[in-house]
Amino acid sequence: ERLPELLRTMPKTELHLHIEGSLEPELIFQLAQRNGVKLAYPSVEALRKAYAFTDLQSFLDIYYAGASVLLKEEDFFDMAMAYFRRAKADNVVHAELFFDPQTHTERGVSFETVVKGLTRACETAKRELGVSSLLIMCFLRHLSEEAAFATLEDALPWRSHFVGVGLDSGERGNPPEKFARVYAKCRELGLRLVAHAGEEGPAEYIWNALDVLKVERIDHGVRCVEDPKLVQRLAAEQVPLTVCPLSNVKLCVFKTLDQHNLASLLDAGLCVTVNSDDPAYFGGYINQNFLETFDSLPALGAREAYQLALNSIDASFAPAVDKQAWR
Ligand code: ES4
Ligand code: ZN
Repeated sequence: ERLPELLRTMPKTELHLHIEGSLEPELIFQLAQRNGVKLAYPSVEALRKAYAFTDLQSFLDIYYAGASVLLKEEDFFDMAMAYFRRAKADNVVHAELFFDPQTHTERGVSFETVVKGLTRACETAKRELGVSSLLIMCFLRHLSEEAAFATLEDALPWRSHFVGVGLDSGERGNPPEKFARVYAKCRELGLRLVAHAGEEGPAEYIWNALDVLKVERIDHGVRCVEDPKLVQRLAAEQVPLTVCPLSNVKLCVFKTLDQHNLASLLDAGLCVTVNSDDPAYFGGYINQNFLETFDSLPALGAREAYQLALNSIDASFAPAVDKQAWR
């Protein structure tokens, strides 16, 4: 069978990856020990056993607990380097990493510590692995507009270290409009704009991410199919959707992978990409997402594999010269 080989070896970009979600249980325990942080779980195995989620919130509770071991610049560096080595093995040529500064500043870890550790990893990954990367700063949508503005203020001295902003955490009850003024300000600053929408939230949140926040890509977006007019628009404007199949199954957005709508989204002419979201928690890195999805959806073949890889390159925020080279 040649298809798995194609999926593994084709050059691809990863556009939806929460770096805190790449923290493997082994590294969580290692950092906890190094930093003298007490964990609520006695062992790696016990922690892994807790990775049985019923929805987005049940995951976020454990994800924020895992991030509590990150204290020093070196911790952020080690976490990101572990991800880059894994990405390299999956033939990722370029990765855009989400990071959640508020998860750390709320615990007394400075923005500077976070951004310095991640930036040094991005530079090292380019130099030692040939993997290019960009950082996207995310606002936690369950927190206030005021908190987002304070985070943006913290970030301003580090403006050149990240390419854009995103919006993540619990979607339901925290619609895009809540961050209209924050995004308007980010837009003035020349930042690229993305947002999670239509993962657990309704199609309306995708409309408002586009029309109110003016985002260039939608993270997830799988619930767009509930509104044919929206699907039409996403196709006409070729708005990229950063879809995360294994995440969607783990968080019960779809019951099983063979019920995932990725193939129908592609068939509707949408600019779909495949991504890993929080690979340490959801059962696999990007190639595992490709392999399992293609295994579960018979409509997907070599043509779709090429399309998804090309979409991921086109939809990235990398410089045009790099994109040319990867195609
Ligand atoms: C996330 Cl899967 C997902 N959805 C929303 N926010 C997140 N943060 C980390 N993973
Ligand atoms: Zn996500």
